[in-house]
Amino acid sequence: MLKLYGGARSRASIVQWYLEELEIPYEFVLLDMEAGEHKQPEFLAINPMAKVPAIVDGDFNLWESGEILLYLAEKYGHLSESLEKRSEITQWETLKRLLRTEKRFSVYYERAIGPIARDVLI
Ligand SMILES: N[C@@H](CCC(=O)N[C@@H](CS)C(=O)NCC(=O)O)C(=O)O
Repeated sequence: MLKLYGGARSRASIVQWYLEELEIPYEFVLLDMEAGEHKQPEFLAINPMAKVPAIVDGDFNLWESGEILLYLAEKYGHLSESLEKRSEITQWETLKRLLRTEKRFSVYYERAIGPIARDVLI
């Protein structure tokens, strides 16, 4: 069963939401981040960056919330066949990474990505 690693209040909730939407069985592994469980060797073997979310799907590990969403969308057949639509998603994901530190960007991102994500991801 797919394992999702997250903290009590972390970006893992984004991935958890999507797993629930897709009705994919998963196990949520709650790390005590205040105690530094995400910096222990067992988790560093999954994500050497010591960040959540991360997933373990069989013998495959993946981290970075955006990549995990795209992986799940593609694996479970919810990614558009259209190259143009998929490129729009990665365009916004790339821009989000570049501008993550700019708070004002999040408003534009939410407005823009919402409609696209509804069309392409579900
Ligand atoms: N770009 C990463 C960011 C991951 C991230 O910063 N996660 C935080 C929790 S929301 C974390 O693990 N922080 C632990 C730390 O920095 O020590 C993603 O979107 O997955």
